[in-house]
Amino acid sequence: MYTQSFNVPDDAVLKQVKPVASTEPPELMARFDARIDADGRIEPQDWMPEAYRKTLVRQISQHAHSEIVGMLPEGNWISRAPSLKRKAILIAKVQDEGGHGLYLYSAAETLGVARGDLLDALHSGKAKYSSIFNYPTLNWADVGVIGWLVDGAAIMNQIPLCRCSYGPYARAMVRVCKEESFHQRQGYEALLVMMKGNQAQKDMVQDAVNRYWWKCLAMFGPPDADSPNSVQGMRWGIKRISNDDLRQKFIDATVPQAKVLGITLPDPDLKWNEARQHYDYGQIDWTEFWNTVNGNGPCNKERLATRVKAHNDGAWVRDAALAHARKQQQRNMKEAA
Ligand code: FAQ
Repeated sequence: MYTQSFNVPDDAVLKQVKPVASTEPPELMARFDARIDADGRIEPQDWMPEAYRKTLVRQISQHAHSEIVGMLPEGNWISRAPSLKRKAILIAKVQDEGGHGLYLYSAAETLGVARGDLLDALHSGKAKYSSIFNYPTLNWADVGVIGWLVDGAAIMNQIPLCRCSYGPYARAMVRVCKEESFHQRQGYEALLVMMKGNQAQKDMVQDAVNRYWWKCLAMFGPPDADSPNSVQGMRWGIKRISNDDLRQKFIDATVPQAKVLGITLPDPDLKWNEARQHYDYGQIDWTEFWNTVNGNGPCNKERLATRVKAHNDGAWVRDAALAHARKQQQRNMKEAA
């Protein structure tokens, strides 16, 4: 459902943006630009400009942090899921998000950074992660809405990343998107069931949608005109579709789903525009978005504290795994000698 409209002609984005001035060796830079223009992939062993490497470390690590912090709002509901079936699905989903974090940290490590340093930056509050995970999950319908809307927005943003110019990131995204697709569907299905229930259940779904809708639209990042990283990211084939265009695609895909579900999206300005062939929508509260991104959302402190505690509590597991790996290596060396 989310993949069909992603066929951007190869040249549409890359050739529109002029190469950015650089102090890198011109010959290497020209070869790199030519590979990007030909829609080729850059692999870890290839030469790359330092700014490209830094941009990827920034984006991939923020993405990894989002996945593991994103486990927390839904993880809170595992012990309170309304049935064994819902519990099993939720455990699998939250576990998948942890797996996505691991692929992404591994992809970032191929760029010469240490996972420990990336985690230190998250735990100290220096690194960003997706704004959406700083809001509370107040009732069971929130879990369904996270699947439907948060994973739905995540897929919309991540399908184009399967064609990102950096090979390890693009390849990680293929599996991530397949799993996110299951996440989106399980959320939507859970909401469909609730919408066939009693009035209290229907009200819970509407309440959850009211609280999450605008925050999901903000997930795509600031408007293109206020997005400092977009031009360069698109020139390098990291981003294929702009923040605003992805947001629009998400709205256009979601409105019909909301109709099937029988809920109202909380935006009086949401109207089909025949001339644009898209839905018009109202103003996103960017002050609130930046406030949350900068650490002052409703749950930022709680999320970081939980993450730091989980990391510290797990230190013995990492120590044991390292000790085991050292012993195994010594045994292998002895046997080889
Ligand atoms: N939250 O110039 P741009 C998921 C920052 S995964 C926080 O437009 P860019 C799965 C941005 O980093 C969700 N910060 O930046 C799941 C930049 O800051 P910097 C995560 C945000 O990179 C589901 C500044 O604003 N997905 O949900 C946000 O070109 C359910 C200026 O912005 C990804 O990370 C935000 N929403 O575009 C898990 C996908 N938006 O670094 C559990 C990969 C922007 O300059 C449960 N990332 N910022 O200080 C991307 O596609 C891009 O990085 C964007 C931002 C589109 C997020």
